Amino acid sequence: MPHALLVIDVQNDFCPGGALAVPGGDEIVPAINAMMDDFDSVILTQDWHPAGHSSFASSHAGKNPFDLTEMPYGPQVLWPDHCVQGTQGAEFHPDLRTDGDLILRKGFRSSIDSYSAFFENDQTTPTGLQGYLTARGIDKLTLVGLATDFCVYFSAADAARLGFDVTVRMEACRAIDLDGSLAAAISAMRAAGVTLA
Ligand code: VGL
Ligand code: ZN
Repeated sequence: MPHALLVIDVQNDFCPGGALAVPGGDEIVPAINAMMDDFDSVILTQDWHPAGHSSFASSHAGKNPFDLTEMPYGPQVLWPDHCVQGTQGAEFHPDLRTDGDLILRKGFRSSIDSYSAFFENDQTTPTGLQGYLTARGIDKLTLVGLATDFCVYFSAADAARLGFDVTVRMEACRAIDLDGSLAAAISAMRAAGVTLA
């Protein structure tokens, strides 16, 4: 049974000094690099927004970063501008190994955000990752990266729902923790059948 490592959004903007810095985001890089050799396949995701993306507070008059808004597809947290395509902030952390099999970009459509590596935030538009994995016979996934309570959580929950055997290695993740979002993500992942290691 091929087992893939899914490395979520280990990008400069999510590391200290970045536009949407996750506390300790850079600390997980050595552990992730060391894990890569233990998997049959390594897949990296990259948050990849056009300038003026609808998830940016700066695109909404009168809104501030971390405010909540209502999108046609449901509630959406508004973020500081981050991971803009082609900028240094969107690049992977410089020490992260990028010799994986696939780099999957997400969040590239202006009108919709994509936390999950499987579905955009309308929870129906596929990224194609499910097809890539199943076509390669991969049925087991381990997730690491940023942020535990947003992109890692949504990716893990979707993967479990799709029938993959899913483990999140918590020591190789870091969280944003907005208003209890980490605790909520942990219980939702457990409820979805994700193994938290
Ligand atoms: C993420 C907020 C906005 C993440 C991406 O990678 O967890 N969080 N865009
Ligand atoms: Zn984003």
